[in-house]
Amino acid sequence: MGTTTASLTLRKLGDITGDGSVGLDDKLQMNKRLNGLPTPGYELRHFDLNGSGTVGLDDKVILNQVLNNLPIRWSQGTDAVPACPGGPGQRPGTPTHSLSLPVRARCTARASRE
Ligand SMILES: [Ca+2]
Repeated sequence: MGTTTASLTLRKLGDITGDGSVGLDDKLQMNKRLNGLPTPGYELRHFDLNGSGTVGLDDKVILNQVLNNLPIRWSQGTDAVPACPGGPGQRPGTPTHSLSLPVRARCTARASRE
């Protein structure tokens, strides 16, 4: 019988940057990712905190829970992203001020591309 060794690096949940702690630098990277901005050096697995295979608001909620020392509440759903006002299933003219900043930014970015 032979033996082998393998090295394995584990990150704390929410430690996107891999510096060993969860802080505002991780939140900044998550916001950039959710807003479609470049996040060089980081891959999907760094942001996909719930292991759903995608990056969405569920992952940001988990990051916020970690940052606030709250118990992690795993979502039962997928990474549901709220629809943009005026988008499919939404009434035109729906106010955007009630949206979270990342969603508002995403909707604004989408509207400017259309
Ligand atoms: Ca996810």
